[in-house]
Amino acid sequence: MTKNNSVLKWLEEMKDLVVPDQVVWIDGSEEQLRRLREESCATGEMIALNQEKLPGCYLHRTKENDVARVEARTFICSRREEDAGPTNNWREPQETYRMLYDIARGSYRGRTMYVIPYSMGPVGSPFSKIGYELTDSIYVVLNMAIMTRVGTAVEEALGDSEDWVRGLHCSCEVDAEKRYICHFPEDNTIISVNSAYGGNVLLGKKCFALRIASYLGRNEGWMAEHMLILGIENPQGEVKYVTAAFPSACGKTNLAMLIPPEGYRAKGYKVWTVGDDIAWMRPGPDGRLWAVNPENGFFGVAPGTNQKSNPNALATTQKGTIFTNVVHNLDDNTVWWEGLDKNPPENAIDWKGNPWNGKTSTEKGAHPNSRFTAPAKNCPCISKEFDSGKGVPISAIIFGGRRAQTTPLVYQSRSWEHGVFVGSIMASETTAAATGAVGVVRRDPMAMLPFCGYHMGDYFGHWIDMGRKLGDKAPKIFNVNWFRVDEEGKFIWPGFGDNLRVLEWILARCDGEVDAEETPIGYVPHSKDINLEGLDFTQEQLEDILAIDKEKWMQEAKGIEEFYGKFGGKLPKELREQLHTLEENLK
Ligand code: OXD
Ligand code: MN
Repeated sequence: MTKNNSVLKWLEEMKDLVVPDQVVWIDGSEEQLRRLREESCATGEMIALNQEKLPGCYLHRTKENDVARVEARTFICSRREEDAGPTNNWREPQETYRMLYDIARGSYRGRTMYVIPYSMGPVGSPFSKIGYELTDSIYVVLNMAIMTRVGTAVEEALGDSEDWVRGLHCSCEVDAEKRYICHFPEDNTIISVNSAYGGNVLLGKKCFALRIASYLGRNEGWMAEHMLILGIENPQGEVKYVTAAFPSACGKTNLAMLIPPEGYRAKGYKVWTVGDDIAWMRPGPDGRLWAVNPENGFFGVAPGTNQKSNPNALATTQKGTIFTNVVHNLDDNTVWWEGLDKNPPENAIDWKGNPWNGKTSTEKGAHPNSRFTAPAKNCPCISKEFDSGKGVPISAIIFGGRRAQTTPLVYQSRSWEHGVFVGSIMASETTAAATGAVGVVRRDPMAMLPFCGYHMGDYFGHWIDMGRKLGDKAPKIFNVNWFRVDEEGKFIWPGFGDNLRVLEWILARCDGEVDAEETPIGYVPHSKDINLEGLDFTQEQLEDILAIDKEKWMQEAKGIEEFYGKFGGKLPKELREQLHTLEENLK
């Protein structure tokens, strides 16, 4: 337990508010975590799985009304509404504290308050930041102990500093009508009530490491981004690192744990995972941009994870993992989810807790957003730099989305500012698979739309400023699209491990080793420069997915114009100029 006065004072206030029966301080020891696991199994909150097949693994089911992040009930409570911007929900802070305190008041009666000191980033690294989360849920404690670094070492690193993030979580009645996930960036505070689902209650993740951290990063000159971090080792043993941002359902965790195609493996290529969701980046002593993954585990979507799509993720979940809302296979006390294999269990319990037969049931057994919380160190391809507090130097930043037609397989921006433009226009669309028809385009700049803790116009401005600071040491910025479809709506590019072929081109561009074609949207590869060796894929097919259709891009420019309208006077003039350049180039 800490002697830090600012922590103790806040803790007393919160205790008076929520009135716990007892307070348990999380020290991070295995012994304490073991006792908590036992207790949660005794109460039925968690189910211990087959300890021979899945050692240290547990299953948890949330309430049916509490299965995902709730963007409509997520608020940025800055003093001025305009500081939250047009893409966030805003609430006035004083009134919101009052409302939340009314909900929280007395809600720990009959319950235990767990005090979790946690570090986002390796303990003591200059990149890292510390938070305290108070929770009445053992599930939250056990998840936080996987997703972050927790315990006494964190408190020692904090010392008597007042620079830490306050987090209060109250499960209350898990009442969806009174659910609020509120951020007070100006007070370094997060309050989450009436939820017990990961994304809403593991306050270190989206709430702190993205929403609060993006705000801190702007004030302090660094960047908190919704990006994976990946190391690519060439046959000479040199490792180059890239970060990548994608909207959901674009295979971010798969890319973060990519397995090189056969031919590449034979030559000695290797891929190393540093992070699958969040990157904190700052200029290093050498002037380059360096990144750490502030998390300590993976909170991955289970459905669709299998031996083919992501064997590394699957291997990561085979020990010390908490599964949430997946199928419970009663025959051998293990877990299953849609897309794991073609052999669903017949004697099972679905995510809602009802008997379920995978051969006859017409309903899904696992919730589509069911999750695994797995320690990063389990991952077979975890980078040896994962725990290094100095981070990894970033050569390229990659944006992407799911576009049926408009966007080519890959293109490079002409400059940092153009790259910021490319990130700001990121979008995904739904495709009607059978017809190849184009669905609704949803813009998600830098995949940060739900995660930016302040006005997105200012956020774009911060990106432009960071580029000025980095100058010619700035990473190069690219955009990829693995999802172009043919007339029948089938994906053309094979994706998965073969995406390394595109990453190879990206790194070659960073090193100035290949030319590219200048097009109205940026630099596109000459088809001969993407290695297709060992792949059943023709040069014509490649040319097809590298092609740029000016008509479609004119349409796109109109969509961007409309989207940019939201940001009013806060849109940096550099982005407006980039849009103008695009329009001119298309003429
Ligand atoms: C996540 C998300 O869970 O981005 O990582 O929604
Ligand atoms: Mn994410």
